[in-house]
Amino acid sequence: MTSQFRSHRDQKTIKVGIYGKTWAGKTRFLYQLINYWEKTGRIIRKSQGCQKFLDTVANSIKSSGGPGRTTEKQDITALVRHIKRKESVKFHFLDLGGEFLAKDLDGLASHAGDNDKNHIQRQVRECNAYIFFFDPSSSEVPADIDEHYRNELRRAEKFIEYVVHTRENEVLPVVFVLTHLDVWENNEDIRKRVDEWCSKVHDELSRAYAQKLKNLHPKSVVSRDRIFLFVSSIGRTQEDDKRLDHVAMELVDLVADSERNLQQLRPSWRKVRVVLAVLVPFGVAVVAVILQPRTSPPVGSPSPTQIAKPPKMDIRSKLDEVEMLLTGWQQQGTRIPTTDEAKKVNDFLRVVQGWMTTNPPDKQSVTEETQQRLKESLKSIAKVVSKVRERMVEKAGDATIPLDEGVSLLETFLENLPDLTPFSEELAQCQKGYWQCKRLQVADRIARIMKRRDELKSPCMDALSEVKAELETAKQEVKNSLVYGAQDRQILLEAIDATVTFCEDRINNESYQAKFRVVSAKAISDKRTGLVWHTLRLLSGKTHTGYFGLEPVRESERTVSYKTAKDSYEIALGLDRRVICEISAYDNEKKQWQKPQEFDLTSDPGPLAALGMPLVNRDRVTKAIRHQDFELTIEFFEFSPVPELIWEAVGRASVNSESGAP
Ligand SMILES: Nc1nc2c(ncn2[C@@H]2O[C@H](COP(=O)(O)OP(=O)(O)OP(=O)(O)O)[C@@H](O)[C@H]2O)c(=O)[nH]1
Ligand SMILES: [Mg+2]
Repeated sequence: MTSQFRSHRDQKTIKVGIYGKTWAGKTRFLYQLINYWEKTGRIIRKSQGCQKFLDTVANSIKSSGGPGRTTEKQDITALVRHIKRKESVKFHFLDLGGEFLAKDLDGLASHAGDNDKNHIQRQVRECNAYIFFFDPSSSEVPADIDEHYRNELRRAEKFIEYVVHTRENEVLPVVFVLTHLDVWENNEDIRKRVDEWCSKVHDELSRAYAQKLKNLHPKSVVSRDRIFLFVSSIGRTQEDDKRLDHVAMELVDLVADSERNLQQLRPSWRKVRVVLAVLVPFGVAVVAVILQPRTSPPVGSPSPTQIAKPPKMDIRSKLDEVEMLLTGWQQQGTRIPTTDEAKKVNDFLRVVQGWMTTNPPDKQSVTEETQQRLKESLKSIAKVVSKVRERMVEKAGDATIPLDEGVSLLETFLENLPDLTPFSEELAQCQKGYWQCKRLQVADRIARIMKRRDELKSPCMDALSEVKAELETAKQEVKNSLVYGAQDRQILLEAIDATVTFCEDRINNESYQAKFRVVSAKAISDKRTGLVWHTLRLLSGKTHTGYFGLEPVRESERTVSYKTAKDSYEIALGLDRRVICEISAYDNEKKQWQKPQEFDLTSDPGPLAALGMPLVNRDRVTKAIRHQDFELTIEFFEFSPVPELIWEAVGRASVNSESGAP
């Protein structure tokens, strides 16, 4: 920052952090924006670094048509007249190379604590506004567009998580600037992709704020119209340039909203660990709620970490309401709570939790009787929620709650609440229980697909595709869930991902792997016979294995055994509901192979038959074949690994068929 700006203490400073992978259009955006300000007489003063930046980029555009890769950090400061407000605004931009930024964003999780070398981390700490650049036309390598979207979505999600987690109530407004509009504005396919991308990012942002800040953030920072902006930075028309200015002015407004929001919240007292006496667990016991300290406040932010101001309310009237509900449930035995009732309980929990965290009641303001009532009501709520869970998970006859209905009810009870351990161990168990049910629900949905497809004997490829699509839907639900449990959520997401990959592998390869061995092969006849070679091979779907020779070895007068050259063989079996074992014998007299005999190995199929893997089971699978005096026992094992969620679905399938599917 240059000294010429230091005297303007009152003016607004917008220190803008940026992310955008290489070629996202960061440099061109900044260049065109500042140029536009200059052309329209809006710049009051600019730093030397700013002038240098403009000159360098102008030269580069003249010589090569574009700004060229940014290889070193550019510090750009400009004092600009606000288009609507009377005041001027000092913008402080950094231009950085996309390659470093992408690497730093990918590496965020591995940096513990403050790390000045990580540009993202540093900017999130120091800036008061952020632009996330994304080129939706993937103009650098259009052929890789799918991967480009996947990567930048993943990065956006990671970035959001990091920002919300790091900044807490000191909300950092992030604007998503989609560049190269002139390239894609008339391209239907890209417009559709853009819409989906923005929706997903928006969902993640809303979820992260709702979860972390309990909806005490300014609404504008998650307002889709305001934070997803599409621009063209090549100076095509004046309208295009105005859109660039609109991005900058939007940042000013969002920063103002965030600051206003912060002022309305109660400031904490020190930039050190703050310990609040909280009434827990409702004797007059005290629990410490520790707020993470922040090392340096962001620009323009008046104070360090702040905590939410609790709404003023009479806790007793809240208790009256919730007690009425709870008594009703007790009297009505097995009645399932309605969604509205669950919402009321959730409201109560949110209010009580916020109030207890931030406004510890002392003995004067809350009587012992109220404390006792509070304690009892939290216990009773936990009982009701646990009951809903039990009635989903365990067989409860007529009182069974279908999983889909129950999970959504649990979500309503528990959404938008932090870890409840400090307030009620029982309710914290309910939060954990929710994630178990969510997993069960995912497994149950797979089970239902497998069961239906099995009954209809439909093609296994279709069954795999349907399972995969269902898992993608479940993944979004898991991501969007507002129930506390980062670790449980992550574990479930990983389980879903592993299962999606399993389905994709099967669909792409149209086969699965296994090993097989001949356990025993014998011919016992009532008279001495010659030694006859046999072969066997396995046929399944579009594949068949090679021929495995069975060499005859005389055991006794009437008994001949057979052995294979190797102890076991690795095989690939095509996806199909049937596996055929074909056996041929050699005719020593005619000197030719006899017509092969076919044996169905899947008359008693395994649990994954609907997915085209009828031989697969958790354990080894043995099959016996008998034909005239020939007996063969073969064993299959070491199948392609099947993800745990699929086995859980198999478990559900047997539960559902015992009790009638919910
Ligand atoms: N047609 C069009 N081209 C653009 C637009 N924005 C940027 N470009 C071009 O896209 C290329 C990449 O833009 P840059 O601004 O250099 O990208 P960057 O994000 O700074 O890339 P790094 O410095 O490598 O991180 C350049 O050729 C730009 O001229 C736009 O809105 N429309
Ligand atoms: Mg650049």
